[in-house]
Amino acid sequence: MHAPRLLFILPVFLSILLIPYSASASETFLMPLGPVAEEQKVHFFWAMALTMVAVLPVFILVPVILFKYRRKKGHGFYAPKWETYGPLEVIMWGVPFLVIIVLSVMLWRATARLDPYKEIQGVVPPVKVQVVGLDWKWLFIYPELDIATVGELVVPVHTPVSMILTSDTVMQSFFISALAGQIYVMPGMTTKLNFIGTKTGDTRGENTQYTGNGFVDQNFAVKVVTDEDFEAWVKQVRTGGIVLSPENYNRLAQRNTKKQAYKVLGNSKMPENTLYFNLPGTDLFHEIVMRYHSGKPLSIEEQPGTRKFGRGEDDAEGAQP
Ligand SMILES: [Cu+2]
Repeated sequence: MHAPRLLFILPVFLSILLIPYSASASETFLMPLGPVAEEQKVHFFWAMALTMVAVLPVFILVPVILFKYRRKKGHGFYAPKWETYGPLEVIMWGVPFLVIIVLSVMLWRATARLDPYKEIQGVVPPVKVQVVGLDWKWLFIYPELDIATVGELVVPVHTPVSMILTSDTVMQSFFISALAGQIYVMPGMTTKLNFIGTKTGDTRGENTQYTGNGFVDQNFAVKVVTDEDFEAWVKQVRTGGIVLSPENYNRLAQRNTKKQAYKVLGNSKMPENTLYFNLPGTDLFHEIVMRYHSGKPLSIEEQPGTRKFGRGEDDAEGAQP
């Protein structure tokens, strides 16, 4: 009865131990670039350690009991009169009970502490970034700097980052594991995410919710850089960037990966598969959110993320969205 369960638990346990080594450098909260992910890491190890209080005795005792009471050559004396043995009952129920209470309190406090909506108090005011989920890339708008990017999120070190996020297609899940927790985005509504990078370095962000063909390519480079490097980068985006006009936005919002979008919108002043934009001065983010608030259902041609988006009535390619 116990042997098959052990055979199942052991590989799971071993693979959990191997997680830190399977992901490459700083693409995980186990190698954090900021305090939010750092706390998630500490919490993760505490949760694992506390769970082990209940799990380890099973790992140790099951093989011991199996060996000692084995049918042939076993030398233990089997005395099945434990059903009313008080001290054992107290340990068996009491220890897991305490573990659960401690874990609950820890989780409750960590959840409140790491509230993604809570602005991080820094020495300098936060950098504002508006994030738009598209099929299949993320658009980052820096409204105060009048620039936008695809495929690259650059933030200055020791500066809080205050994000507001939405989607201009289906529901997606935004995640930069080395910096902050995962958060969902949906069309017509916004969510918020706050974090701060306290170490310079490179990591990666992604969409963790499956959204179709190009989903695997929906990731982006994240760079936490010094203030000087950030200034230089902003200049580079301004110089290399094209205007994010409504036409260009509609090209970007098509069902394509950042690689395909780069072929249409990219130029030699932008890094490979990365797009730089200058904002035309309109409140693009607000317009994207309000697209879904007209009170009328949108036609397929008006919905980014559909095959017919922006193509008009002449597109004869089936009725499937
Ligand atoms: Cu929602």
